[in-house]
Amino acid sequence: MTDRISDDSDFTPEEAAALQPDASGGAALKHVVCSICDIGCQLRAEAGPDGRLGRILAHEDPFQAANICFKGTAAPQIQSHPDRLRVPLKRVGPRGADRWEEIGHEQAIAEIAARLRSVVERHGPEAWAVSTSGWNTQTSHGLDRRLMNLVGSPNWISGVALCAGNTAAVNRLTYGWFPLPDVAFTKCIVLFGHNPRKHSWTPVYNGINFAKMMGAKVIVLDPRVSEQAAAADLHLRLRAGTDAAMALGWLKVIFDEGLHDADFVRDWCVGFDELRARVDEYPLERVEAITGVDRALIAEAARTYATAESACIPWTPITDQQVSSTSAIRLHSILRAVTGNLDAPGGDVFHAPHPGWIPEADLQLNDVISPDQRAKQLGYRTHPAYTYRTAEMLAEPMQRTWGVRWMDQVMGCHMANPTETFRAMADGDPYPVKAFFALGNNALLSYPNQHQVRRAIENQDLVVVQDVFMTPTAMLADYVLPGDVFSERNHVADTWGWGSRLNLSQKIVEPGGEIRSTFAFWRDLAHAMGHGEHFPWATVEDLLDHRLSPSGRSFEGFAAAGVTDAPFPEYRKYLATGFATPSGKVELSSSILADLGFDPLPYHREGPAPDAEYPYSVFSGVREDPYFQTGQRNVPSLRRRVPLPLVFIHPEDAARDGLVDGRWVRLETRHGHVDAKLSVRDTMLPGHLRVPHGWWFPELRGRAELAGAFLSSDAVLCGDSDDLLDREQGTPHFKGYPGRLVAIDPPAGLE
Ligand SMILES: Nc1nc2c(c(=O)[nH]1)N[C@H]1C(S)=C(S)[C@@H](COP(=O)(O)OP(=O)(O)OC[C@H]3O[C@@H](n4cnc5c(=O)[nH]c(N)nc54)[C@H](O)[C@@H]3O)O[C@H]1N2
Ligand SMILES: Nc1nc2c(c(=O)[nH]1)N[C@H]1C(S)=C(S)[C@@H](COP(=O)(O)OP(=O)(O)OC[C@H]3O[C@@H](n4cnc5c(=O)[nH]c(N)nc54)[C@H](O)[C@@H]3O)O[C@H]1N2
Ligand code: SF4
Ligand SMILES: [Mo]
Repeated sequence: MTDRISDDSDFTPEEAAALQPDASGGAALKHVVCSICDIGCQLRAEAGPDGRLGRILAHEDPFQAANICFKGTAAPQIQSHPDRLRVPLKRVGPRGADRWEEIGHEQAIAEIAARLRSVVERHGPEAWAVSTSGWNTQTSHGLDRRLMNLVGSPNWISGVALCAGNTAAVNRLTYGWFPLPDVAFTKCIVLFGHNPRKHSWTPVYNGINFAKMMGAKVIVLDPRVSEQAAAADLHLRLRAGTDAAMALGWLKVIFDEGLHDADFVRDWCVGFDELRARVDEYPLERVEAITGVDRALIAEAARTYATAESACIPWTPITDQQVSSTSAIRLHSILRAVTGNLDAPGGDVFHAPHPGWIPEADLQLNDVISPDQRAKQLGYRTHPAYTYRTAEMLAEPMQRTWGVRWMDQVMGCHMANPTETFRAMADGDPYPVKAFFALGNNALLSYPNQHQVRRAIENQDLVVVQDVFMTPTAMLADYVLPGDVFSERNHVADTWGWGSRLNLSQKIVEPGGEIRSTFAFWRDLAHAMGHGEHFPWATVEDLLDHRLSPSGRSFEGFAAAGVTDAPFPEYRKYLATGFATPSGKVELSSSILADLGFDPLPYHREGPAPDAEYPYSVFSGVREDPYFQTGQRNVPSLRRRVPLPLVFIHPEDAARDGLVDGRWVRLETRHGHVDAKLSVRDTMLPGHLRVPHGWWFPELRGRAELAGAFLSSDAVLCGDSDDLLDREQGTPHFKGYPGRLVAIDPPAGLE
């Protein structure tokens, strides 16, 4: 059984042939880091005619040559796309009417600075919010936070709040850092719903295949028979949203059978007895009832993991997006620790900051913003787990252990809460937010409760968007600025403090015209706002020189020396330093959560249950191979592979509802509805529906409101009331909320 979204799901023979690392034309080829998705493959590229990007090729290193997907090879089509934004635009019609006047970059910056100053004067600096993801624009280098801190606003939000960013922050609660799996040396990989494929996070997929070749076992926990599940040694088909209960069940087996690393627990953990008492509340009968997985299989999986010579649990977005998110992430951390796999070969390894590189955290100037302003951060009081409040509690242990006080791994360690931010923007609660900037982030579609996000953006005095294309979010802006793409800038990619590797990315072509990097945007805005002295870098290369200065190298020197600088990880660093927690130990019972007034021990919390009216359990995700999130629907070679959004359903459910494959359906929840085509698959778990993420329809621009942003986007389905938010982080529940299906006629324009 396989579960491909598209039959057209691999390179065509021509595309595959064109990828081969070849000897010809080598002189013109440079090294780039692809930023079409956030995994950052190292590729090669060369210029084509007329300032266009020419060929994209795989890396010449045989260990990296397979790290390329068909989104990466579409980079030239994106770089020279006819719809690409090339000139700054200023709104002339009503907000959202998509009518614009072309202006120059300097005028745009001057007007934005003046209007931002006016918002800050009237409402305070905290009335300015910024949403960005960072990996596609590559060049923020923490300069966004730097300027915000100088101005005094703590309200920076990001899509990473639903991805590895919040996981990083929650990992730190337990052991003060966010590890990476040591896949190359592991003997067991546990994938909690994570499903890397040949065209989805390709290097992770290749890494898993390498580990398997070296004898690693793979355990997959997924309601569907995903690609990884189909090839796994064990597959546990749990109900969506029950990952925390499952992990508690594993711990029950591990503790009852004495499979934990008693020496590590004794020497390096605190709170074992309390944890054990909590785990005893989850006997396997209960876990079986919650997850729907046979207890014998749960026990077998737990034993396989705990007794493997080494084992890792790679990060997964599944546990970032559910009401038990904090507990589920903490349970992964706890499993790693109690089985002795933490910072151990083949386990989950702490990568120290690269000693020759200034981390983003140190560019952000988090000590410049006053503690009072930090405390105004939205979410600081209500859902503090990834806000400044927790970062303040960890600042001293971070300094002590890692030498970086405000370490910001994956950009997620001191963010504002997005839901609270949009609430403040829409309703002025608890205070007004009146200026909103989105850079390289299609914010309208990228958070829960899209209706609220729209009201929020519409209620602003100033909206600035920087993007490559006119997205639905950009259509709601006052100013739309054209951003550059990875082939148009020099960069050193640093895995955002998650790994310690530095990778070279070289400029292949000039962006041309009025296109600017995010570096240039923040530099110019800072100068216009009177903070120029803190932005002394004239070019991004100057800033790269600064960031590389601890190594004594310049960007030019780095580029001349090679393409990668990756120190070999040292294992078990805690033996010398302890852990970056208040106790210096692994906190199985979290002192920080206790101090914040939350349950210090992990627990399972049930999401809203399906009922007679809304009988299905809906989960969003299952990324589509040809697209990264909300992007690329305007790239023909990609769009033909998955032309329309799909809802998956099990054949028994479809038959009961009288629905057939290919039929247009409306998926409704209590918060909204999306239209999509039905895809009937026996790989689905009965009772579940999959809703795709990120759909809008660039071809409907001018024909449907906001280019169809409300037609098929999962963000309209999930609300953000308290029953749908994780308590500690306020992260939304995308994994199992009640929904139903009705048949509909094809929506206009999409027949
Ligand atoms: N509702 C809902 N929300 C989600 C998710 C979900 O499943 N459902 N998933 C979450 C996850 S896992 C993640 S990682 C985040 C992702 O969030 P983001 O990474 O922010 O993804 P997008 O919102 O698609 O925004 C990417 C935008 O950047 C633009 N862009 C691409 N390259 C460049 C560039 O080089 N320069 C500039 N200036 N712009 C560029 C694209 O055109 C696109 O509009 O979203 C999260 N949000
Ligand atoms: N082509 C492509 N590749 C991508 C991306 C993209 O947009 N396009 N996005 C990248 C990003 S930012 C991310 S975050 C990753 C995400 O990619 P993945 O980590 O693979 O996550 P998803 O595809 O959302 O879902 C993975 C699996 O989780 C299962 N699942 C659903 N609900 C649950 C649940 O409650 N529990 C468990 N255990 N499993 C569940 C689904 O059935 C699915 O098979 O992909 C990355 N790779
Ligand atoms: S997986 Fe594809 S889109 Fe992502 S970085 Fe690699 S080549 Fe680019
Ligand atoms: Mo993600």
